[in-house]
Amino acid sequence: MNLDLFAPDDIPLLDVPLGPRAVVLRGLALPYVEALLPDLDRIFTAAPPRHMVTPGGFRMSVALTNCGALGWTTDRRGYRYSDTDPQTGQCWPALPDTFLSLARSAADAAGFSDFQPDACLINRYVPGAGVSLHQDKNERNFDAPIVSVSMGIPAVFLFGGLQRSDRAQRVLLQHGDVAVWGGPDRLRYHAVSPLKDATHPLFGAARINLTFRQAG
Ligand code: MD3
Ligand code: FE
Repeated sequence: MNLDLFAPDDIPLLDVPLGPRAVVLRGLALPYVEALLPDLDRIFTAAPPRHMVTPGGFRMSVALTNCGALGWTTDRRGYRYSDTDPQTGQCWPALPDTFLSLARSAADAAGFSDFQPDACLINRYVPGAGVSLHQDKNERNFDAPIVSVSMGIPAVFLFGGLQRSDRAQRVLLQHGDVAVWGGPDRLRYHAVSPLKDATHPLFGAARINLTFRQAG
C-alpha cells in the first residue's frame, strides 16, 4: 500500500467520485491561484469578509463575502441572494475573468458544459471555524452544478446524502482542490469540520473557499 496517498487519519487523497455527479478534482486550481490573487484582494477591499448571523441568531464562524451579479447573505430574516452588499448598499464586486475561467474549466472537466455562474460566495475560515450540516437550496436553478475551489489550509469536508440523517463521507480538501456537484447530488447535505491549526505559505492561517453557483 502506498502510504503517501493517505492523510494521517486515513482520509483518501486520490480523486474520489463522491456520487454519480459529484467529484473532487485534486489540484485542478493550482495553475490558476497566482493569477486570481490580485482579484481576490480587490474583492476583499471592496467587500470585506464578515461574520453573518443565521435566522436562528447564531453568528457564523466563517466570514463571507461575494462577487458576481448575486451574493448569498443571511440575517435574522432569513437566507437569500441579493444583488447588493447589505453592508454598503453597493453592487457586489464583479466576477473576475480569472475566477470565471477556473469555474468553467472545472465544470467542463466534471462533464457540465456551459456552466454560467452568476454568483461566487467566498468563505474565509480560520482554525476552529467550520460550517454545520446543510443543503444549498437558495438558488433558483438546481439543474446547474456547484463548483467549489479550496485554497489555503486544509479542511475535512463531510459529504452526506439527501436526508440529514444519511451517513456522511469524509474528504480532505487541500489547497488547489476543486469539487463539482450537480444532477442527483446537487441537494446533498454537507458540512465542513472545524479546521485544525495550520499555516499556508500564501494564505497564512486561513482557508479560502470559492463557491460558484447559478443563483438567479
Ligand atoms: C455538496 N461551503 O458555502 S463548498 C457553502 O468549503 C459551503 O466553504 C463549503 O458549503 C466550504 O454553502 C463547502 C462545497 C459544496 C457546495 C455545495 C454543495 C458542496 C456541496 C451542494 C451539495 C453537495
Ligand atoms: Fe453549502
